[in-house]
Amino acid sequence: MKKILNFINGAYCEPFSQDWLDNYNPSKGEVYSKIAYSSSEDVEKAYQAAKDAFPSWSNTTIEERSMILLKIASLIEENLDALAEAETLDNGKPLSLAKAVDIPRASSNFRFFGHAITQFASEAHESVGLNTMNFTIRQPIGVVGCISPWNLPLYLFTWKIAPALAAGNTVVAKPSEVTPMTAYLLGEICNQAGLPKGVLNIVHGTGPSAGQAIVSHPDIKAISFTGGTKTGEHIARTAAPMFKKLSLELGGKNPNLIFADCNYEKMLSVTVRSSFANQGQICLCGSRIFVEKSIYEKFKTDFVAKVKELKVGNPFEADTNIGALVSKPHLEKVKSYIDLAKEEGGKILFGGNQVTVEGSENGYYLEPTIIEILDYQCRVNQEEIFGPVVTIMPFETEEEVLKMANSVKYGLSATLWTSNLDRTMRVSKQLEAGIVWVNTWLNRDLRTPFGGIKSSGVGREGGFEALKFFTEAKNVCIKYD
Ligand code: TXE
Repeated sequence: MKKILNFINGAYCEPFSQDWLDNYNPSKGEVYSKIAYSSSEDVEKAYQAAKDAFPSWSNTTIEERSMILLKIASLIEENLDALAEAETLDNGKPLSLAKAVDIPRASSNFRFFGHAITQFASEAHESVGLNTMNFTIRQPIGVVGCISPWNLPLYLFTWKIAPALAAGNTVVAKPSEVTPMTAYLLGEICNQAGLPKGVLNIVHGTGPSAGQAIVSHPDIKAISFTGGTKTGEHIARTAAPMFKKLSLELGGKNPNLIFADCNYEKMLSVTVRSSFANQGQICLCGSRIFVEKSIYEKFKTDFVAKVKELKVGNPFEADTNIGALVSKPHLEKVKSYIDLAKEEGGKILFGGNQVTVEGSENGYYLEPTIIEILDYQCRVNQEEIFGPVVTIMPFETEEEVLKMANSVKYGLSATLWTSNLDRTMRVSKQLEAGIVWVNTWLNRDLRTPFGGIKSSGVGREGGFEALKFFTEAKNVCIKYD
């Protein structure tokens, strides 16, 4: 059976433990490969390689670094089909989505930061009249850690690695043990692109073992993490006493505010996507839908009709809209929330059942599910489900919907549908979220700051924010006569 090996110092290698985890194909519910179960010894080996590579990589010219990142971007593009198939097999997402979104975005991440580093500049402050000149230099931190989740595997893995490398750091990275395959394949691509050995090291294994070893390593000075809020808390607790730099992108329970004056048809089709894209397993999905009362009944009818058209099926088939959930434990977790919704008085307007797909009877398939709720404070409307499940309820006034939208502990993104400019400004300013999309969803310009407030995280990724995170600012102050 195929083995997913660590990639350390430019070479694939087995874990010290010689232990292996099962890697499942969620569309079939079968083990199809084995993952290196790495421990602190493997992380130490990866750290040493990264440490040795740092002096040279941090002194490599910006032009050379940029060229290598652009080469990686091109190679990802050239291997688009193979990478997309690997992603679908590992994650269960529709192949069409992996081809249109995941892999192209992984390539864009390298391309974007390959270009961005050539434009990254720092400030100078002249103390006029005092014969003093200050300038800021932004130096790479050293060896940094990047830990990523399973929902957008290569997309989020590269979103961290690309800026870390562009800024001149060397990296010890760990993808999710649930979806390690494309990160494994990236090692070979980096070698082909001429990335010097030791600059990027990829260690596989569980969070408590390999992940924890990265976070608690005393000389890995910064951690960029995307994953669950509970894990984020744990990481913060481990890293804070060592004063590590931390960027945490955590969960979300994002509101979708629909006003009667919106462009209805556009809103309807985008809302289907924002609810169920990637089986609802995107931290930015709009899982709480609030609809102005005057259009509520019409919306309910039209939304259910559109969602009924979505095909749940084998992710490799071209007409599949909703593939498999990522794992059996995750499927069970999502199903438990559907049961809870019923206990809480929610009405299932559509879906709610596991689906058996012919030829893939053991796969983890679930119908897209719409739950009408009575109380915005019920658990199903407050806790992150992270699956193809949305709640809906009506509202009457702006004040009311803002209160409901801001009632959760999360604050990642929000979507607002209206054609009233005054309302756009008023509501956007009051929404407690790091990103507000107005009349659109998941519309990303990679230069913009990305991240959440409240329990959705700390720090911002994207654009120069990411390059600032992966560097330390130093003020040089010169007094002259
Ligand atoms: O994520 P974990 P899980 C949410 C979603 C989901 C829940 C749990 O609600 O149901 O989180 O998902 C590594 N030290 N999101 O359990 O555990 C782990 O190996 C260091 C939202 O899969 O947070 C993996 O690489 N690392 C989210 C990564 O952390 C540790 C995307 C994420 O895993 C670690 C995914 C530790 N102690 C889930 N423990 C989003 N915001 O997009 C785990 N890891």
